[in-house]
Amino acid sequence: MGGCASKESSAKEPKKDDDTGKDTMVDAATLEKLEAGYNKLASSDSKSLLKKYLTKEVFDQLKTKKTSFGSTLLDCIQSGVENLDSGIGIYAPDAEAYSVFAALFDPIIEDYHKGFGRNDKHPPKNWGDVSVFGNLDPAGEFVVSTRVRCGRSLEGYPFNPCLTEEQYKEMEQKVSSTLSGLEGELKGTFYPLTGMSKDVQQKLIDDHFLFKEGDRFLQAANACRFWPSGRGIYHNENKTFLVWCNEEDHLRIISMQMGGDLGEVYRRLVTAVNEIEKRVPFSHHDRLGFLTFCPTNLGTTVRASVHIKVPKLAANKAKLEEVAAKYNLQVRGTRGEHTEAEGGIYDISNKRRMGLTEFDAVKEMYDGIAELIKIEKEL
Ligand code: ADP
Ligand code: CIR
Repeated sequence: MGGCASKESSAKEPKKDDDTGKDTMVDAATLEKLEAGYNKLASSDSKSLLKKYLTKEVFDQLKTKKTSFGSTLLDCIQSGVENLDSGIGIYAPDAEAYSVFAALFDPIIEDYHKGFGRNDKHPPKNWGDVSVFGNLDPAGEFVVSTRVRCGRSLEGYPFNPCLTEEQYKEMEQKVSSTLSGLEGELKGTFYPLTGMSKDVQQKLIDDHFLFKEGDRFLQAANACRFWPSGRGIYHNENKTFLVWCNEEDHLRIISMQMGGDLGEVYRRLVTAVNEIEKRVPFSHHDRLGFLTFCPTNLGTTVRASVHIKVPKLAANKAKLEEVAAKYNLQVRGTRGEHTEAEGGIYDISNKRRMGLTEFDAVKEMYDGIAELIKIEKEL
């Protein structure tokens, strides 16, 4: 592996190449792996956005570049090279990678986030009028549960592939002590993954509260080093407010509950994020919005989803995907990304997160699901 994962890079002071030029070049072993990776991808029938946009020209332009954390193009693309069935196939090992490897990230961002071009600027954070959303399914016929999450990165720390074990532990400490100050409905407990029994962990995963373990896309991206060190989950008593620590992103802030009351779920999330933001600074980019490990999550970082049963529409999966796409929605399986639907339950959410406000990202899901329910009723 060519990049920062093998280095003791400090969180506060990224390694700078020195004046002698030492360490400014990508080493021969990394270059060799990059060439092999490019050839593997180019000769594959991978449908990933990585394959689509890593042209020979872009590859040659980027293959010798490095961020000041020491991250190379290999760190960005290795997940998609190893997992040819990736949808995207690329992660940013550190925030700088979005600039250094922009020739690859920008077209992928534009494709995923529906036209957010390289000269576009993500709008300022705006949660809008939180009283607007109501219950998507008051009779409880279709929507099993509703969830809205956003991601945040702690300012001063790089992403997973560049973190030391020490930093993981330090971040976990920061996150758990910050969250211990929350009150009212948000009051809860932090549970480190280290020392958690397998039964408790599996039950939390099965109930859709906790991230899964052993995600091969994240593993190949070097995002699971020192696991379970520094990883954990905070939740309130009712498990309607949860925070994941150091899985894909430094923080995933989540509000969820049974049924279709998006209004209640949204208001809880907005209150929580505002409270947390008062206490800890997060990485924000002038053009890209909030920074995350995966380019699909940049900008608002908001994924608003329902677990929904629409048996008539879903009788034809291709048709369901087609109708969902029409409303800018993404269909996932019951256990999240890269899983299948169980018992006819699909996870349907807003797809794009950039170039629109937090409010509009959630509204996209709200309006789209209302349409899907209408179509289901007419079938
Ligand atoms: P993320 O939402 O963080 O991008 P995943 O797609 O892996 O990541 O989903 C994480 C977990 O959240 C999974 O267990 C998934 O089943 C659960 N989940 C997502 N949406 C809902 C929902 N509306 N109701 C209940 N669980 C949900
Ligand atoms: C893929 O390319 O399919 C995986 N790397 C997941 C990409 C998008 N999802 C995500 O980050 N939540």
